[in-house]
Amino acid sequence: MESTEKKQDLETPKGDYGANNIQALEGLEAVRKRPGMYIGSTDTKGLHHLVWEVIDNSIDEHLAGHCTHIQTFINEDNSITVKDNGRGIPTGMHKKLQKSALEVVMTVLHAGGKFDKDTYKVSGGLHGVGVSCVNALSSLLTATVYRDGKIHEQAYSEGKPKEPVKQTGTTDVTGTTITFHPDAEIFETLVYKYDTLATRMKETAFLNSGLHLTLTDLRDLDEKGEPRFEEFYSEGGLLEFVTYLDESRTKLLDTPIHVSGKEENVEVEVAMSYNTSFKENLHSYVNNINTREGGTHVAGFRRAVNREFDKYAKDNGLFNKVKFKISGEDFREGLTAVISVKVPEPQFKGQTKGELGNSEVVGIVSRCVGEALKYFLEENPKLAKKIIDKVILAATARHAAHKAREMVQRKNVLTGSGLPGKLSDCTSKDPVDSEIFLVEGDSAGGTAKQGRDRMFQAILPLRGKILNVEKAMEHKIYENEEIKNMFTALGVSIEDKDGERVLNIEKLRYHKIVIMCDADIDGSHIVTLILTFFFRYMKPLIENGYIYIAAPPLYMVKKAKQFRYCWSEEERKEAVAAYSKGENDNSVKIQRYKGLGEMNAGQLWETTMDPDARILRQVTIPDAVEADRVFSMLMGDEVPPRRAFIEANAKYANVDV
Ligand code: 0RA
Repeated sequence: MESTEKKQDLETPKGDYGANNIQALEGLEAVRKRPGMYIGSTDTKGLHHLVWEVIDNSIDEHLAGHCTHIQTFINEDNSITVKDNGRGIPTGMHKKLQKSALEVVMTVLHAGGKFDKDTYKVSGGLHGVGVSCVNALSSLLTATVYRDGKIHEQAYSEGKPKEPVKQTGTTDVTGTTITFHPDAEIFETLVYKYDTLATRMKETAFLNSGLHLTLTDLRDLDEKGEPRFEEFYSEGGLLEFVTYLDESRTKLLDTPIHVSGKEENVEVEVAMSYNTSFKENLHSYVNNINTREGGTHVAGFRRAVNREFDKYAKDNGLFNKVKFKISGEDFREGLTAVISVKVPEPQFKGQTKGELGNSEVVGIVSRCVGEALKYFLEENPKLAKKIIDKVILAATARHAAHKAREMVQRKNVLTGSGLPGKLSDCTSKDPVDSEIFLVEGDSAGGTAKQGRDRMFQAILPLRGKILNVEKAMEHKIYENEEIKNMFTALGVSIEDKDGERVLNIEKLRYHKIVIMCDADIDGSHIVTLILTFFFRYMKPLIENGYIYIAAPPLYMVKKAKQFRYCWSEEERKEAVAAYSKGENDNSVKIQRYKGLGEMNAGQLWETTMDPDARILRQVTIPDAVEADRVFSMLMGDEVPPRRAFIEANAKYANVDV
């Protein structure tokens, strides 16, 4: 940030907020000049970030004990309205700045008014930049405040007031309503996605039990003219969150273990459970913000889990027959946990500022969780035994997996280049320029090999359906031919580091990994299987933006010597209309491509592989909670949630006709 942020002492006693406590700190021009620095990006992610920024202020009101309902509306024109029943932004005169506090909150960066250390405000990361940032990036914003029996309003454009604050009426409620129109000059897209907002609100409801959040989409009306609407509310908070996360998994515990405590102004809340899967599934939050990269709170949690289970098992002789070392990871296989801490002055670090840095938090979380676990284990010897048996099973499986992995990785060294025989490699050895196509089936693989530019495009055909890694034991994965080929072709390996398994991508051979499958139901199933594998075993490749899905065309519309490829129904209709202008529609021919095999090498190149013409969809993980649930649901054991998910999403699927 261009100017430094200064904290100033509050003049009035704590808790008695008035107009004067809101400090003027920094101009808004900087925000419009470099929006990315404040909200991360100006793409769809940044667009949605605006909503969180406004809602976060309302949640602060909830945390302070003054707000129970937050209503969000996606208006018909893609503007957003957020309405809360908090105290309302103060509207009195700000002495130093000689204007209404409302105007100060809305037009001065970081003037949220909450610099009191006792409120849990985020001071780092991308959140907490303030509602004024949203204002700066909106072509129009209106704030309406219900407070002290009066209604006050002010409108702004690009963050500048259009008029002084004016009283528009009287009221017997309190709260704040903000409507904003994201600026088309700033954002690449202005279209809000219902699901993105809904998913995040669901999480927010779990993290703030007792808070009612609603989402209304006024763009989407049903036959009765009613807008799409959902309410998110959780009475049980994190306990319900863990149950929700494990909906598609087989449980070891009937009810999750719950921990809550407070030490040195740091609040700790954890809910954890065990299931029969082979993965740790951990989600962590600091002041309601998702910490994707973990940090000191996660370290403290892991430390406590390892220490308490290890001690309990040893004290009770449960490890007596185990012949190898139990590692930290073994205690956490099949563990699902949500860790939420509230830290007065959090320090964020890491690439995306998604990692908590405060070192004192390690000990605090470790003590809180340790104490609760010790108690749980002593009180529930049967469940404790169940979990320890699972830990021993995990350790046994890890040893088998380690051996299987070593076999694969050693064999590569012995066979020289070590590259799989099925790989048609590219000439370039620079990973930045190199692409690999993972192609469904040997025959499409052959066509792709003929059609490619061999300078920078490699082809690896995959035989039919690859292994469903969601259901398989880990050692089976390294014994699977297709998966082995992927590891060796990509040049990545799994290594043991400080007792954890980490993916080493230093020798990654391609920076574009393109999954290319048929455009039918089978093809999308194979894409899902491959993505599940990447998500569970090579997540850094997704996080670094290296994974793409190719989009072969669905139709070719042809008339005499003219032809056009089409990727959607709309494009097909357009092409047919263009070709049949004023003439008989019958000279126009439509070919539906179901498989890659229906195209020849030249067609495959010009539609799907040529960087100048193709459409590639980059795979991202916008929401870790949702991604985990969807993969476990689509690929896991439980049928009813899978059916519900497929039914709910059927209209988005590319149904084959
Ligand atoms: C400054 C001070 C106070 C509340 C707020 C801002 C506030 C901001 C927003 C944004 C959306 N909803 C909001 N609700 C409140 C404290 C007010 C007091 O002490 O009465």
